[in-house]
Amino acid sequence: MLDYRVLAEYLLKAEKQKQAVSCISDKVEHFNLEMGYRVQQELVKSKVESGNRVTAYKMGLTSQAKMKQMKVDTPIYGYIFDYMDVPDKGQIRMEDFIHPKVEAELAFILGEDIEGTNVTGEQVLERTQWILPALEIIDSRYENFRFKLPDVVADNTSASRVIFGNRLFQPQDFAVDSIGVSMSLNGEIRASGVSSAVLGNPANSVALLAKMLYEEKKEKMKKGSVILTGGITEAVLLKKGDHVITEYEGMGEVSFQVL
Ligand code: OOG
Ligand code: MG
Repeated sequence: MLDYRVLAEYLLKAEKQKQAVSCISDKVEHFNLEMGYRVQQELVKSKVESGNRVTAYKMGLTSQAKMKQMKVDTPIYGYIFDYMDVPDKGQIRMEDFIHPKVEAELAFILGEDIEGTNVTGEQVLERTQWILPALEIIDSRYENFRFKLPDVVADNTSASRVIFGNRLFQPQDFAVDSIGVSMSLNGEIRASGVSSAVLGNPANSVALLAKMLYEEKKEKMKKGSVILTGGITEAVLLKKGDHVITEYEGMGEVSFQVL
């Protein structure tokens, strides 16, 4: 029998010590996706027990750009915690991370509960109160940012920090599948894309999350839930001194600095 708690502690220690570790799949034979989610569940439980609070869901690997970059091909989910929050125009310190990368995403805030396996993107849009731009900072706890799908699921999908934009927008005012984003570091454009890159429409990412949560744990997403829908473009590696500004068409900018 695998001790999922021990595997979760292995990753928690890597995060705390900012020291990358080798993949679980290199050590545990036949480590599969279901086992990855079992480790993730223990990791989330442990963080909650030590006083952290879940503030959002996150979807990962929902765009071709991300799947290609990470060489894995199935969307996955994880959890964002209160301590991960960085204010817009805020700062992070390089020494708090292993090898951080940044990616541009759209976040949804639900105006009604969503539950079940047959939810469509259209229904998601009807039940969404707000959409907002967000930057996710991912920091894999694995060496060289390399892993198999069950590994990255166990590692809470590399979640590390989030910078939400300060303004909320109504989904009805946007063509949610055609919002252009452009991310620049120190004045140079390093990644750009359109929101349709996320499963045709980021609303489909929320629908897929509803399906996965329901199938795996009969969990419902409650009104007020926040969901990061996944990187639109590939993620860009950060270094000390970087000033990141991302422009979202019709939504303004989200930015931060690396000290
Ligand atoms: C996994 C996390 C992916 C996204 O938005 O696609 C993710 C990784 O790339 O390390 O957050
Ligand atoms: Mg992401």
